[in-house]
Order: sequence, then C-alpha cells, then structure tokens
Amino acid sequence: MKIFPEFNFLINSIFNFRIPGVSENTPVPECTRPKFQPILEPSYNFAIGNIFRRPFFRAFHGHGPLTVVQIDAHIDWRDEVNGVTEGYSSTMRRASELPWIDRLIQMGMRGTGSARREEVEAAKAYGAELITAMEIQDRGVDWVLNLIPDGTACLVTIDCDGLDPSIMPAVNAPAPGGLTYRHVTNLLHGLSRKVKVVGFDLVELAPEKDVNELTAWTAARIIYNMIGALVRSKHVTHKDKGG
Ligand SMILES: [Mn+2]
Repeated sequence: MKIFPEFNFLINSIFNFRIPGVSENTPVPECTRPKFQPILEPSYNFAIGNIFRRPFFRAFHGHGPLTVVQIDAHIDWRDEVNGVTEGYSSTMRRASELPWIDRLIQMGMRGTGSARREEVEAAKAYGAELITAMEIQDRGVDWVLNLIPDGTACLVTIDCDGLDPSIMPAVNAPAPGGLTYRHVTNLLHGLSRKVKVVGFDLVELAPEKDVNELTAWTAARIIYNMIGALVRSKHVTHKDKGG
C-alpha cells in the first residue's frame, strides 16, 4: 500500500481501539483499516496502533525529508528507561535517528520526566526546537507557525498530555499549564494552510482515567478538525482526497 503522500493517521486507544498482536516493536509500514474509515474517502489511510509513535514514524521509510511537529508536555528524549529503548519516553530520540526525518519541532514542553539535563542536551545537540507551553501562550500560535517554511512536509504527532489536563484529564502524566483546545485547533488549521501534513497521530489517551468522556470528546474534536483542515488544504490534491 502506498502511504506517502496520502494522509496517515495513527490513533491510539481512542474509543479503546487495539490491534491484537501489535507491540512497541512491531513495524507498521502498512496501514490497518479502522472501524470508522467509512466516514472517509477510501484512499485515506488510518493506522490504529499502540501508544508508541515509532511505528508511525517508521512507516515513512524511504520518504522525506520530513519535519515532525510534536505537541506534548514532554520531550521524550530518554535513550532508555530500565533498559527499554522503545518506550514512550524515548519516541522523539528514536525519531531523530530516522534518516527520513530531518527536523523536530517540539511544542507544549513543560514536563521533566524525559527531560533531564542529559536529554535536553541531546535534543539541543540534534537541533530539536523545544518550545514551551508558556512560550505558545505568551507569543501565540502564529509565532510558532512562522518557524516552519511554507510547503514543508510534516508529520503531526499529538500526545494528549500536551493539552491542559483540565480538558484532557485521561493521561498518565498530567502536567498543568498545557495548551488549550483553541491553541491546538488553530495550530492544526494553520499548519494545513501552510505546510503539507502527510501524517497525523494522537497518542497516550488512557480511557480508564477519563472524566465524563471529556478526553475522548476533546480527542475526537481534534481529529475532526485535522480532517476538516486537510480537506480544505491547498497542499492536498484532489487525488489525495480520494477523488
Ligand atoms: Mn507526554
């Protein structure tokens, strides 16, 4: 299945989706069709996977150069945690090692778990741009968008904890001071106008921790916004849209 340049979505555990037999080390170069694909044109590819982003990034093998735009409270640059190198604290470090990814823009940063001095230094040595949640709150979404050249091919990856836990409480590492819903939807719409979004994933939603399904509803609304923005994007051809 040709993946690039069609849209690829990796959606983690929203509505409790799981793929039996998929683990963190399972290569996922092929997209698995989701239950809700009928709401979309047939050529939209969705991959539903586990919480780990690397299979998503890996699926773009042979394509690029790609910029990763990450929304997350955490930089996820741990080389390993208790010997595990592919865990959820290591995803951006692993992404940095993929030759088809040449730029990491990490925004919403404010958590320390995967950001000890060693990890921050490694990220900076690579050239990752670490943008704190506070900077976005102070300087606005347009300021962030201006960091990315027009037409850049981007993978957009959202960790639910990048948003404020008051609107996405169902996460394993809640961090106060996060991005608002409007920050994120404005960012997705702005990106779709400016760059070519070739992939999107939304990860680390822990449904069992949800409150009044608030996180699930927020996640769904974010995904709707992403889809709607892409449909209107001048960077997406009629063919990409399934026509
Ligand atoms: Mn996180």
